[in-house]
Amino acid sequence: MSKARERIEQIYQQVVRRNPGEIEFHQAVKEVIESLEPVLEKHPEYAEQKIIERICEPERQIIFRVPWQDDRGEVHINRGFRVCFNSALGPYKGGLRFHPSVYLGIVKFLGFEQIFKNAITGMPIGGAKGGADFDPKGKSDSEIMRFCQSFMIGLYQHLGEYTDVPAGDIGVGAREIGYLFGQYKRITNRYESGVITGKSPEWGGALVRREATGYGVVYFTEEMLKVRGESLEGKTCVVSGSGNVAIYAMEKLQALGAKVVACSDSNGFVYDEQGIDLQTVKNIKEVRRARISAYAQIHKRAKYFENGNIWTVPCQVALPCATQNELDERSARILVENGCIAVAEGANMPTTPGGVRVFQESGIAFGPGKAANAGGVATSALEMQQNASRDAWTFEHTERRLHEIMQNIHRDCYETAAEYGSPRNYVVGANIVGFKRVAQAMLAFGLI
Ligand code: NDP
Ligand code: 2IT
Repeated sequence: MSKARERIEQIYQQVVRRNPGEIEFHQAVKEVIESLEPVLEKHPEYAEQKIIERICEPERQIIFRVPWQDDRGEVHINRGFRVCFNSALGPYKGGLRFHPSVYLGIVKFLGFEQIFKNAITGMPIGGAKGGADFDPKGKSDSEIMRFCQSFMIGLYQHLGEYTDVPAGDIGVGAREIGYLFGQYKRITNRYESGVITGKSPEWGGALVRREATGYGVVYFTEEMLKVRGESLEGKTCVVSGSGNVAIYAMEKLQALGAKVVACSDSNGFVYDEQGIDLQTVKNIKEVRRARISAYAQIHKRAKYFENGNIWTVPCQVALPCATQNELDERSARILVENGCIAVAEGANMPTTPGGVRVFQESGIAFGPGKAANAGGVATSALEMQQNASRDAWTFEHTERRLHEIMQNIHRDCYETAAEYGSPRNYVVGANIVGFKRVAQAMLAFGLI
């Protein structure tokens, strides 16, 4: 075993010891640092200055109580988190997730991923993530509002446009961002637009932010296909999830001539041979906040599979856009056997390590989340730019910027993978691009 390899193994063991039980965090760390062996060999200064060890330890972690009352007056207590991982490249930046599965290990895995993702965008943003173990399902608007207000009371003193800038993630969309921003404004007596992103364009938000993650994943997929002399035109696609990322990934896929035949939520998936009718999905999910099963009631030709595995649907392009570890080794094999040629991760870490191995061994194009879904946070950084200059760009201009950013991300990951001896391996390319940018800044700042 090389010295670098040995060191990486020791760092991983230390992370496991220091963060017991946080399995998603361990998984995310392992995936990144395993790519860094050739980087440590080329840059002994990173090892001397313990850059990897420092990156694996969050700069600060905030855990707070979130008490709130439901519509019947019953009191509930949730736990709020904000893990601020790294601010070498800019203020902490990353979304908030409201989901019952949220605990420190999930927030840390997301925050850790966010460091590298944000660096890959080339924008001046550090990495963070937050959220709460709150379940928004079935809650009324006023319950959501009271929860968001209480959450912000716990967090506001740690935020700021130059300090930490949250945004949305699972369970946090435009409605929640509105309540969170309103409460921040009220408590601090400041109209500080740049303190949160994903705002409505009517009051300081950027056009295209809503669409950005989904559109970005499709742009990244398009670039991966281009390298292989392929395009999205006429391809059959499957997109998991039916939330913010999935909906706008489907929209861009359709605009580029692909056919999306299935999407899902946590209860099951729908299959529509004629192609998913996106207006129906938007109406079910964005307006009615209902279940995807309603799709099959509206379109009789479609089939709904309760608890079904969406990856059994044959397709050429698969975009997992729901949640972590939703695509395992078995499903990966099924996709490859069914003729899938490209997978790009709209969600964060949706593919298990075994699944990633299958894709890489089969030689299909595989775009890891920290590169493929970086369009969302990149457009958040464009929102911060507009807020800082009190400007509002057009949809066309902002989308052009997003498109360029995704093309640059693809090129950087592709070239870096080749430079470090793993041609076409976007996992290695993305990890090294992100890590080196953060490491260089950390070296420049001295031991902090
Ligand atoms: P939404 O809350 O809008 O949608 C989430 C979707 O995933 C829903 O369809 C939801 O189904 C499904 N889902 C969530 N949890 C599970 C689960 N445990 N099992 C099965 N399905 C599940 O979130 P987003 O679309 O914003 O986020 C989706 C993914 O994309 C996440 O991994 C997020 O971290 C990542 N991401 C989001 C970005 C953004 O800008 N929003 C940027 C980059 C990455 P149900 O409604 O039944 O819960
Ligand atoms: O995972 C992510 O990149 C996000 N949820 C978006 C973060 C952001 O700050 O826009």
